[in-house]
Amino acid sequence: MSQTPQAKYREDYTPPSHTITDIDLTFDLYDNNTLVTAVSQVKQLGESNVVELDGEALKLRSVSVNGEAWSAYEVKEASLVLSQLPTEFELTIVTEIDPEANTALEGLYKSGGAFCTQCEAEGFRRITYYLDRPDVLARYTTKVIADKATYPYLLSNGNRVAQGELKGGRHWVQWQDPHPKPAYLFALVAGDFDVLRDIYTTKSGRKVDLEIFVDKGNLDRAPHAMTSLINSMKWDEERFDLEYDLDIYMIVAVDFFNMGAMENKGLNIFNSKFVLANSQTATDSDYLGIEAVIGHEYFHNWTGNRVTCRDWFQLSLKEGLTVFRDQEFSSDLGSRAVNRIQNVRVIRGPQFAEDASPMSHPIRPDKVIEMNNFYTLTVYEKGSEVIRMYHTLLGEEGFQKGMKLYFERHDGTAATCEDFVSAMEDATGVDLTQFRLWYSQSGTPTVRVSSQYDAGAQTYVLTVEQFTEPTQDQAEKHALHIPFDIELYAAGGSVIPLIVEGKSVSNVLDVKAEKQTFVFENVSECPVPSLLREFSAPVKLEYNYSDEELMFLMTYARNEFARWDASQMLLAKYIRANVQRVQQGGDVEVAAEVVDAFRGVLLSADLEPAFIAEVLSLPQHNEVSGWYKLVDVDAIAKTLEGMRAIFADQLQEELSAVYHSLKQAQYSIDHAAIGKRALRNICLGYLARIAGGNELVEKHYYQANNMTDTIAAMSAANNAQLPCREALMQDYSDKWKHDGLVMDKWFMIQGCNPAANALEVVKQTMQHEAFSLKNPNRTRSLVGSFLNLNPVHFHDKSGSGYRFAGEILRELNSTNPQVASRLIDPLLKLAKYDDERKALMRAELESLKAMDNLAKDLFEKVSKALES
Ligand code: B3K
Ligand code: ZN
Repeated sequence: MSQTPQAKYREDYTPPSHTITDIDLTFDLYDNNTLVTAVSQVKQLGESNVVELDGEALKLRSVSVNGEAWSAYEVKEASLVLSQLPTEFELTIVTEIDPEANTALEGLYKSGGAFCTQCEAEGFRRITYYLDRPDVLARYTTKVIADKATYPYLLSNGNRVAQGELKGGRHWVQWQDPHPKPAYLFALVAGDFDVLRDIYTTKSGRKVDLEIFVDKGNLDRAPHAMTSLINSMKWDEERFDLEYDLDIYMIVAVDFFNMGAMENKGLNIFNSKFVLANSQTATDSDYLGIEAVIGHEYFHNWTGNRVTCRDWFQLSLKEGLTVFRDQEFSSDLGSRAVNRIQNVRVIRGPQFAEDASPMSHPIRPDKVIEMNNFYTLTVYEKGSEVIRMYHTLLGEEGFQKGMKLYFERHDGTAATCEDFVSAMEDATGVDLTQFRLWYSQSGTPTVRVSSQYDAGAQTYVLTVEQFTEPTQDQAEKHALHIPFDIELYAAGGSVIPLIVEGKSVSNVLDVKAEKQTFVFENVSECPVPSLLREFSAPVKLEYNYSDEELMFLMTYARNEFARWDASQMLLAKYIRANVQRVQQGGDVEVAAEVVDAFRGVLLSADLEPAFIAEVLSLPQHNEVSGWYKLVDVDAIAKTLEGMRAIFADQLQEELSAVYHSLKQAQYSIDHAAIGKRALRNICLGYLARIAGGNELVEKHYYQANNMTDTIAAMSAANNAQLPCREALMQDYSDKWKHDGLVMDKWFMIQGCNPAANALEVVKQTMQHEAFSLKNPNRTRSLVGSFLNLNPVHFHDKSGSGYRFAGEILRELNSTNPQVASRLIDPLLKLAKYDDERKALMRAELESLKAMDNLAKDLFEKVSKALES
């Protein structure tokens, strides 16, 4: 490395020396030499007449102050320092940039034939020199000039205010955004698209033009995104009383995008994966993903844009809150239980793993080298769990009061997490002093519970202990305020009221100390406790349940989540026991009555199919790995396979009956139909493993009238390594090889191939005509799935998987460091593997560290991993 990248610390925050109230931008767009003219109205805030503007990869053409050429400046590696400035002035800066050469996809770049931008977190500084920090809010006017034939649509934030023609076939459009915003919300798009249009009338009666821009020929894949947008706008009015605030809302779908989507004011830019869908190209989970991401970006208009973040350490202020809002949106529109289950799986799997990794950090990080590395599961998903805990503690009414006060106080400004807690506290009068620790403490707390029943005294005592193991970033941990939701059941399934000191108490216990006891009175029989209901806090629960108690809860617990959770705890007991058995050379076993309990769920006519599908889904290898300090990759894989085989064998008649009963003559994408397909396809996955599986899967594939069923057949064939696998994969590739987005599902299956030669196949697949390492979606689908979802081959003890990862990472380091940095995560967890594997992983990390052009994204992660 030329220079060791420097970390920034949350505690070092200082207000900006200057602010910019207005900026007028002109873009003269050309592939390799776009000229950007930025005219800013700048005001000095503090004592200094020197301003340091951020800027990277820019060619500076000219600087003037109040219309006069300015010479008191210095160009540094990542900034422009202007001095001897007046206290208020107009600053004009002209820079030249090369969008076509921008493979990092940050700043202004080309995606396919279109120009587009990505400025969060610090991409605007690749467009012009600027105060690129979220607490500088300016009004933007943007003029875009480009060739008219190639780029008929010229878009930016706000409202279109003027347009015109120029000689040489060029034209221009000028946009004005009345809402002051930080630079990260700036956006520009120029291209040729098909447009889907609609109009939304807000509840106060204002009309908003809705426009979705997609690649030519893709219009038939845009309606679901439009429906999702309209549903989002309506939901935010109904549940949060929040209305949209511009006359136009645009969404542009692009093929080259580092993440899911971006909430730029009035002009969202989306990864096409989260816009395009029809029955032939998208699975049900694609449809649900689109609904969630369209909602998420729309909800940012208030939680993110109207109230933004003071500094990037506060990222969870907008992201945790907006994830919470999008989860609630999906739950209100679909199945609350199934949504909760799926969200909890993410926390217990990859988020807990992140907590235990060298990248562990609190939801409000304290130290950052590359901000893009902190768009994490912790900031987003755990951040959302923290918001959900407020909701659990304060109730919907209290929570909404807090939100109202938060907007009253902070609308139009850049706020902090502390501002949010204060609003919640002041609106409800609830003391959240200890609760604040969730923002600053990293790691996963464990809540260990024991119980004691005293028949004579008719009391039931729960002893609750909490502790958080040290994490790499933070040795010392303290007791948190944990909302702990419980219920007690009598033998017949009736609920025992919770009475403490003669008074009935809430189901949500306030666990605050390291050790606490709760004595429940008037308990006439030894109850079965349902603990951490709804996953009321992001913690690991330890309680010594018997199989019988868990089977009891699977049947009698009053809410679906608790029933599912009991089924998972039961599975977990057997997985742990079987891993041990496998390690000692034994066979996988599951007690007959446990299989019967699952049979009972499978046959329950009163449960929704989507829920049954979740109960029948074993935890992923990754989640199970998280239960161990030292991971035995092969024993876990063998155990999970063995248990699947037992369920398939023992439940085959029922699985087959349910499979056949759920066939739908007509395709539709309502929630009931999605649920039926989910359960039918889970059954297929099991049935693939028994006699006749190959024929069944083949038939399923060829009879499919929608992508969900097609992919279910291919996955079943892949996972069970059926003889039909090759033919199905070939058929799909022949049909879709021209469409990268649709091929991503195929690439992913190749990445998850359990076959012994999986890595070889992955390498060959990189030669496929639809594959390109330049496209983040392709890379994540094939390489990402091999690294993350194919643990047996990625962790092959020869080290071949690690070396492959190293090669790819070295290449992406120079072309797209953000994508590289996402991909590297499984390699960081070396501490969890045996010495041989650890040494091989370390060698790859060392070789990355030795690169002389190592990007700071990878530098930050590699250094942390090597310290572990
Ligand atoms: N705010 C963006 C994420 C930006 C990521 C920058 N590396 C999308 C979202 O969370 O809605
Ligand atoms: Zn977001």
